[in-house]
Amino acid sequence: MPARKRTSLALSSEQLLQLYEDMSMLRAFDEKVSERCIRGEIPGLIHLGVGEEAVAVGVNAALQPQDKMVSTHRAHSHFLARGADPKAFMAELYGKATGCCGGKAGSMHLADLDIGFLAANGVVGGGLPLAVGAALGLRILNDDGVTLCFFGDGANNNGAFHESLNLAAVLELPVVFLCENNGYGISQSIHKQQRVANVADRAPGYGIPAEIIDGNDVLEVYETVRRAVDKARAGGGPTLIEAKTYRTIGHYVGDSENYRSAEEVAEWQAKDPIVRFEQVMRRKKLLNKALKEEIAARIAVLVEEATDFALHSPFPDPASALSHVYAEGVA
Ligand SMILES: Cc1ncc(C[n+]2csc(CCOP(=O)(O)OP(=O)(O)O)c2C)c(N)n1
Ligand SMILES: [Mg+2]
Repeated sequence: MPARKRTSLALSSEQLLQLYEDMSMLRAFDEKVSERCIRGEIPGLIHLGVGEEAVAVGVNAALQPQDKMVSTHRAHSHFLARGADPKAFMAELYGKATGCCGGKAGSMHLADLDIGFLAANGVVGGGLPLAVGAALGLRILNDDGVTLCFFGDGANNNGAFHESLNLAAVLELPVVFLCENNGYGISQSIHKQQRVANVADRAPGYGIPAEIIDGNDVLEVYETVRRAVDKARAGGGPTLIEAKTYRTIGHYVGDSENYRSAEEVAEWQAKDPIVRFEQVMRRKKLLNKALKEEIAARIAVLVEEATDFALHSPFPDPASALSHVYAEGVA
């Protein structure tokens, strides 16, 4: 990758430290979720973001409060980075009434309109048309917000991807498409799913500029997304960014992971985004052992309090099962 100038996009020392703390918090939160899921406390299929934290945190640092985020089934890191309340989020995962969606959304259908997090989505590719619709809505409302749409590599062979890119380009909508390319759709390597090497290779076919970046480098993510978001806000239309990354945990909690080698996982663990950024911060003299321990202790308390809150919250009243849902079952 060519070296990039950082001048106008430079972050302060406090902001850099916040990126480190945020990534560390996302990791600790998901590790706790994994533990409680294995224990049987958290129900459902749970997809964690371990190894991909630099994408979520770098992206959010590039957004303004009025911007919107649309996510995937692997949404935890995106949701937390955007500013979700850890207690209400953990309670949602536990299916409790105090959850951010009353315990009805669970891990894959998270939403919190107060922080501009419109929707996570259990349907692969399902978020792309929603993001385009949201961007069109912002345009109609004369709002200067931009919609950031996460999607996985597995979604770029879904028809909704192609229709969404085309419409966004034709209408020059304020949307940034952010592909988290972790190399796999469940157990299937991306190379067995398509003939083009990169997801970004699709974008020129729709007249959309694209960039490929190191998704394990939080500053590269931030700077690239910031440029794309600023451009969209100024009326410059959509951009597609492909962040190459890797999930160092299974596709879901309980995955046998028999489709990839221990060597491949180890190779990516050596490129861990948090460890890499810690080294950057130490070189800049912004982080040392004592501060690292202080941050870790603060995060441990926050995650523990969120888990206790969730565990001791009540389940929703069964009589409320059909309220606040779009589709009602037929008896
Ligand atoms: C339309 C649709 N087809 C299939 C599935 C089953 N499914 C769940 S996750 C997944 C793989 C998604 O891969 P990717 O988009 O790369 O995201 P990742 O899990 O790697 O983050 C599939 C095929 C689904 N949820 N929705
Ligand atoms: Mg994938």
